[in-house]
Amino acid sequence: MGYVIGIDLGTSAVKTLLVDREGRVRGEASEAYPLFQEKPGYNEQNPEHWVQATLAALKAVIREAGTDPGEVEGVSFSGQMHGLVLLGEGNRVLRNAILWNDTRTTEECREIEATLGERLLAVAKNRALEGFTLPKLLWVKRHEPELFAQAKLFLLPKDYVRFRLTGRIACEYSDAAGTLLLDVAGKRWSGEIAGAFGLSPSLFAPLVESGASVGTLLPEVARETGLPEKVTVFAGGADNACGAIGAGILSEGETMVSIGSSGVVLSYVDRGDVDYGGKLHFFNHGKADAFYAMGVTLAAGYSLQWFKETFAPGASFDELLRGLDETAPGAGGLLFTPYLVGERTPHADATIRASFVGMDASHRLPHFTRAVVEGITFSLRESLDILRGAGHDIRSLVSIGGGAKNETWLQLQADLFDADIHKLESEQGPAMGAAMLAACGCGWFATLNDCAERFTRRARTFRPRPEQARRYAELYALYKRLYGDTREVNAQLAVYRGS
Ligand code: XUL
Repeated sequence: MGYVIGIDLGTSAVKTLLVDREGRVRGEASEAYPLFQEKPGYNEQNPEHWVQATLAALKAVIREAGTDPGEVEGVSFSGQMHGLVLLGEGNRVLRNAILWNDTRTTEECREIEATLGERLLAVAKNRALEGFTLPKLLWVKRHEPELFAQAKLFLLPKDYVRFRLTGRIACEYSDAAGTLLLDVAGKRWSGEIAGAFGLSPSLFAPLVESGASVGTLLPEVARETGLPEKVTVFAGGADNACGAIGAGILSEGETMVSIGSSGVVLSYVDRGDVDYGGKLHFFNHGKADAFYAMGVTLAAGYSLQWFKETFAPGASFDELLRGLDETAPGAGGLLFTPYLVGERTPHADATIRASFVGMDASHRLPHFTRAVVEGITFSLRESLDILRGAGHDIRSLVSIGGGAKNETWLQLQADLFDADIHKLESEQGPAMGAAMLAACGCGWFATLNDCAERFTRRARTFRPRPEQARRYAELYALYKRLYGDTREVNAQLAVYRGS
């Protein structure tokens, strides 16, 4: 028969997906790992936890699929972006990885802007944001100089896990683009940026395409997982690139909304010489020589997870989201801004924090749940508006991630975005994109577009309802005022955080 496995190294868990040649999911497994938040704004993980969880999730997916592991032909990866994994002598991990949602690096961002000026946007195509990798490298250099002196190499999260599975070191363009160290259009590490911060060229891993074969499994990994040693391992891509591949966002005019821990609105772009003036992220796609522009809400699904853990720990997500059916747009006059860990788009601000505004004695859990869901979606609407303002004619989006699992939320997205929302038949998020990279690498398809035609099927379209869309347009105007209205207070409250 022949199978491939997609591995998505997420922020809360790693997910493995075993897929056949028709794109049918034959097995799925996931293994969670902890997030360390030692101080406000800090978000770290232990790379060894990723490796052990990945091995466990590989074993589990093979068990669950009940297929002969000898028939698995290829494996590939998707991963949380930007995280800094610093390796020393003998490729030993020097410290916990500092993640994409860690916001300790504001000072380093200002230093990058001051040093590079307009060259930053010209070369790296993105502005300096706390979550990106270069500010993290500079933070370690400044705050942990002895440790930095031992650094021989840095890797991104999934590239480290791939290294541990294959023994081969590589980085690919879609994740390299999120470091601020890549010449995005030229597809090479920027000697100019690295040199400006005294970073030695030896710190950088060789660059390959997402679909490139990186090697095969190490004998001990093959033994432990039951997979054959000859399985080809393909480089894979950043989770947003892989989400886009899995959703079939592979041609100009296609847009997706993805609600995982973070939330993104992402449009395909086929040229590297465009200029969004730093208002959006602009990265290399997992499809060779393609790109995408996107806006990011840092705490999307994470806002709902935080809300559930804090205020309704006994409820499941399904139970909580039933609140959407019991309430009307506007949650009875309650608004929420999802700035729990600061924000990226449209407000690049590490200090801003979340608010509930308009609490009334009549509000109950379902109102708050609805306000959180609407707040996440309003925030994504702001990214959508920037894309539209930059000339993307977006009348429909493919919705993926946790936000695509609930039909009421899908309808809410259609009403609030005033656009058609497509739900996929089998929504598997970025792990499916990783599996598709492996499927193409194995030669099952000539192109990712061909693979998407077979693997990505749209199940249903939610269309905006005029009455609800009108109501959301009014509420959105109010929502947009809240950032400016709460910024100053939050800046002053920052000194109390963590006490
Ligand atoms: C994108 C970003 C997040 C992470 C989440 O720039 O930081 O979407 O990739 O995994």
